Amino acid sequence: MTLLADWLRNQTDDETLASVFIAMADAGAEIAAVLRQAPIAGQTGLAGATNVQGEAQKALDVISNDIVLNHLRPNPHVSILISEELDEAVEVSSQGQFIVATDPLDGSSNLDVNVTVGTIFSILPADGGLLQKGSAQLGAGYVAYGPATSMVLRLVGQTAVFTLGSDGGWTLILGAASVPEASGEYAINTARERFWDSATKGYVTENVAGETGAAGKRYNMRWVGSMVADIHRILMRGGIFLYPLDSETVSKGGRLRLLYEANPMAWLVEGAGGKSTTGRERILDVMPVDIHQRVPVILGSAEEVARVEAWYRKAG
Ligand code: P6P
Repeated sequence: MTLLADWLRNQTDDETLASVFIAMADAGAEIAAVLRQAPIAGQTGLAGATNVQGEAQKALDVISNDIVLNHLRPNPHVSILISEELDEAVEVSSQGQFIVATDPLDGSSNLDVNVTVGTIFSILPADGGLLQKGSAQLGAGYVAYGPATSMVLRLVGQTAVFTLGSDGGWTLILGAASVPEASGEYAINTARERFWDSATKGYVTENVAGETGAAGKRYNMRWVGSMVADIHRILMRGGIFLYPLDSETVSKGGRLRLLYEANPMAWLVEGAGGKSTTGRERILDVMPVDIHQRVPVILGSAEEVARVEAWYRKAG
């Protein structure tokens, strides 16, 4: 049985970097405990405030962000925290060499119906500044608060999966996640069809045609509406996740955020042999212009991502 600290020692000699992963893992374990009790504590209501995206902040969004900060503040190696729940980047330690970007509770609109939500985070070198490409990440991870509490991490090697035990420790259950190259499962919010561009329409129409069309095989569709839940399924059994640019989101650059959703998820999926794209370029190559920038997100099984990219090339 491999514990988190042992795994981290095998991944890096840099104990300062490992300490940031430990801090985020500890925050995830604490958030898991809070979420388990939330309905009893009446914490799933709206906090009343709104975040930089103009979305109503649920009490647990704010609480989760506070928990992350509480675990990062004592760590002298974290210089800055960027968070979906904070309008501006906040300084954590003036001497720190790492930046953490996080969505402390992604998918929180699902909390009231007890669907899996998660904490997503990205670790970047502080000397690169606030706006760095995702390819500069030193590591990334997420915690999925589901039937089991899972944590998926990657430094620069393979993507690994852990489960939180009743003793509060994280146990390695999969040392090298592998996204199958081929899949018959796609994830997209089909209620947005009327906003889709021709490439998305072309790709999904082929999938719906299944074995009777150009794709030549049957497809199934899954959409949880919680990115961590959808991505975890894809990491564990393959598939493709699409939140493409559409006529309603084009003015904002997309729906999902680059620094603390798209980049960490792309890092993790690529570390498991999957691919990530905006439709026109690799997500990890996008140069951010704002810490809360949005991008189109298409990632998962390599063959499916390649099909979508072909549709975008055809669209010109
Ligand atoms: P829609 C949750 O609000 C989120 O940011 C992601 O977790 C999820 O994939 C997406 O939005 C769901 O978007 O348009 O289906 O509600």
